[in-house]
Amino acid sequence: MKKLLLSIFALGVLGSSYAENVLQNVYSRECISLNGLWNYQVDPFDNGYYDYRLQPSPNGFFKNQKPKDKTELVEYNLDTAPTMYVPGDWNTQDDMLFYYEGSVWFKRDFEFSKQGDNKTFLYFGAVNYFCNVYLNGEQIGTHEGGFTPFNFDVTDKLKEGKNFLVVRVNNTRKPENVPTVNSDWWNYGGITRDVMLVNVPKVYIDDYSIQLPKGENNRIVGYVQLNEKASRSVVVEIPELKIKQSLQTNADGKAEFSVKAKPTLWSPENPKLYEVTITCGKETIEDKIGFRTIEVQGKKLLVNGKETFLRGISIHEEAPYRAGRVTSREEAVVLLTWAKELGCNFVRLAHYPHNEYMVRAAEEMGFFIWSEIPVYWTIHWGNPTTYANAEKQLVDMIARDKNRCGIIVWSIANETPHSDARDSFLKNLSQKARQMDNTRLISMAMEVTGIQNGVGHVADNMNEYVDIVSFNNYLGWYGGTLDDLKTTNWEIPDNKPFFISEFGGGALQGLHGDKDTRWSEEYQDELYKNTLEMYERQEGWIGTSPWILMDFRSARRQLAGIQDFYNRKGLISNRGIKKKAFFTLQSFYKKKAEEYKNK
Ligand code: GCB
Repeated sequence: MKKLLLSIFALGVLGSSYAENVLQNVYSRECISLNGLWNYQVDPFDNGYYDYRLQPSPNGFFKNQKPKDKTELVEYNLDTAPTMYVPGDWNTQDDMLFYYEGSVWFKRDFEFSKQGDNKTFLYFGAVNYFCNVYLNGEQIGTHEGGFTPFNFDVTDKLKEGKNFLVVRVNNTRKPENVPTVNSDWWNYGGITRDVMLVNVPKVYIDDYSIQLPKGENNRIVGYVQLNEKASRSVVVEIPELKIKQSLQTNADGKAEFSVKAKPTLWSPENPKLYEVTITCGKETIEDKIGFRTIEVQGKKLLVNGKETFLRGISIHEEAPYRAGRVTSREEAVVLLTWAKELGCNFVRLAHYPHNEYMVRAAEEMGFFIWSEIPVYWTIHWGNPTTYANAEKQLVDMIARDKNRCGIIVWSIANETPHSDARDSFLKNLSQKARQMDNTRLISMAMEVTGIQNGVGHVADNMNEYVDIVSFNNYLGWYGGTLDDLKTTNWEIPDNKPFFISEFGGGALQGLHGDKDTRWSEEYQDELYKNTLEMYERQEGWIGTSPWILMDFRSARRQLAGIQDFYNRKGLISNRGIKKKAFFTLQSFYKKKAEEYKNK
């Protein structure tokens, strides 16, 4: 009996496996959505997970146990627990959970019927922050990190007919996490992105990359990787370019190719994407892929060989017209349509990898994209586990989106205070990013290191490892005056272009005053005017992504009557109303677009 208990314990609790490689382009596969209403049980003391000695309990809520008879007491029932939508955050679906940080159990039943010798994966777009996943009462894996996808091979765990899936989600902030305990956005908890079962053949296309090689525009290169280490025939086709590559995978299951081509290059003015198909046996994957070159030459940024100015805006993944996480492509498109109206050709997707459909929609709509991992403020730089976590998030971000030509910058961090440990952490991340992808630019949002005698400095050791020197600067808001903006100049280290990843100030939409009245639309507007003029005076300025498109929820922003838990630096209010500065930036971008038209 003891032995039996032990083995149940090992399987159910300790048998946690880590997620497998995430399937490339999951949405083009045969998916069964598990989105919809899920039962949920709030568990503030985690007693559905731990026993009274604080040991993981072999009889946790994942069993969704029912009393055997009248003598047995079971003090939970996931079948009769209330329901909420998945994907979704719990904070905006249950008033009691608005500020909640801790564990919530989710459950859903589904029917399954196996087809032939297919394999089936259970896929999650993202869960914030940590989760244990259980299928039919058995733990199949855990995942850490709130903004990247993961999947588990559940082929042998699924039952014919009825199955039940339980997920314990915990969003407790911890110092060693990425992000850490302190951030300026809402800690939305829950299963925040799509959940699905994905059917693939026994031998399937695990991953692929198709793009122009660095610095070239007349050759397309790529690879296809199968899950199996075996030699198989694979065909890559781009019909519009009359490309048909018949390949044979090597002993590692990988086939590489290089083919001459002269594609119409993707650009914000003409975001051309080509239909691509990859076939192996019975499986065909379809994608839409664009081709463009991106490089830095001295202090200039060249896209497709043409000097370019990045007319950007920063965006959080927060839903328009309602609070909460963006949960649909439609909501992402609302945000991007506002960015279009503003005259943008660039979006900084802050401060974590956004949903895959946000990235795809941005690319289709003609935006360059800056994609970032949540290495934010004061990470535990000296902690190897924290580094491994950050690197995993970086790897998963690049792995998911490497075929998106819209992405031109991988950002490894935001506003990180200086120290030797921080420098070596970030150096390692930048080298990892470069090793995985030598075609895109590497950057990070740095901090100003000082302003002396009217000259601002960004003396950051990381300048050496980035392609563009990017920094956030809140002169006129967190320090200095609006007049200081008229006289300050910037010393940019190295012969590199510089990018302003953030600037801005708070304004409550509808609050009017003169330009010296903080929180008024006029103050924010004046700050925008003076800031834009300041950077116009500097050499090597290649663009900006002001902070931020829309007001967003933040626990740090408490000023009653003004902030009320919103960061008010949006150019658009949380109710979708544009503030004065929106139009100032819009006319600046119109001018910039004209200026760069014939460069
Ligand atoms: C920053 C951060 C951003 C904050 C912003 C602010 O520098 O990068 O996450 O929300 O400042 O509003 O202070």
